[in-house]
Amino acid sequence: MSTEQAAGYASQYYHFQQQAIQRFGSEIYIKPHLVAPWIYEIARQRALLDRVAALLGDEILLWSSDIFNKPAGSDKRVGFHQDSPYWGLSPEDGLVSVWIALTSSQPESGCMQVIRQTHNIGLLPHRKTYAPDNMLSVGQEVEYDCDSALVTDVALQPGEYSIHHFNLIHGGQPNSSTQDRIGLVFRFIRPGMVQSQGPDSATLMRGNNSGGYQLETPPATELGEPEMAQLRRVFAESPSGFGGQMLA
Ligand SMILES: O=C(O)CCC(=O)C(=O)O
Repeated sequence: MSTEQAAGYASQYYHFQQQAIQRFGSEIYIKPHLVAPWIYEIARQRALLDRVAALLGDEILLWSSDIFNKPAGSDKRVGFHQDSPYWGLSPEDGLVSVWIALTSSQPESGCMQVIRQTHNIGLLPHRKTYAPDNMLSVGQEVEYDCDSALVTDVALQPGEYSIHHFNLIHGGQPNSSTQDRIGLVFRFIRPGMVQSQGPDSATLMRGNNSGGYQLETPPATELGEPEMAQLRRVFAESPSGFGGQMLA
C-alpha cells in the first residue's frame, strides 16, 4: 500500500484501540480482523493474496492476525523465537506470516530481525522466560547459538510488507525512535493444516475450505455486538484465539 494509505490505517488503528479501551476495557491485538472491517479488507487485497497463493496454493484461510505495537522509546522487545512450536499446526510449510508496516520499521525503531536460513532447520527448543519486556506470550526465547552475521534487519517503509516462514527464527530490539512502530501481521494457512490442540476456526479468504476449520464470519461493523460475540467465542474456544489477549 502507499505511504499515505499506511498513515491512514495507522490513524484508524489508534482510533480503534481507543474505542476498544473505552468500551471493553482493553486493546484488541489478537484476531482484530474479526472486529475491524478495515483490517479484514487489508488482508483481502488481491495483490497480497496472490503472493500468498504463490506460496500456499489457491485455498487460503486467515488463521489469525496480530498487532505488534512497539511504543516509541519503550523497552518492549521480541525475543528470538520460531512460531511453529507454539501453535499446534502442521506441516511446517502450510503457514506464512505477512508482516505489514503501518509505520516506519527500521533498526532504530525495533524492526523485525530474522536469522537467515533458519526456516530449514526444523523445530528448536525454547525456554519460557516470562520477561516483562518480552512482548511474547510466555517471553519465549529460542535455544539456538546463532552466527550473528546471519541476523538480518527487515527494514520496511510504511505500507511495505515482508513474508516469513513458520519456522524462521525472528525477534527484534526495543524502539528507541520517537514514533510508535506498528506491525499488522496476518497468519495465512492452507485448509489442510492439522491442528493438534482441538477444534479450530479461521476465515476463508480464497478457494474452498477443504479442511476441518470452522469458518468465521467477516466483520460488518467495527466492534459491533455480533463481531465482539464471535471474537469472545474464538478467544474462549479456538486455538487461533491464543486463549485471549496473548501475543504469538
Ligand atoms: O513485530 C515484531 O517485531 C515481531 C513479530 C513476530 O514475532 C511475528 O510476526 O511472529
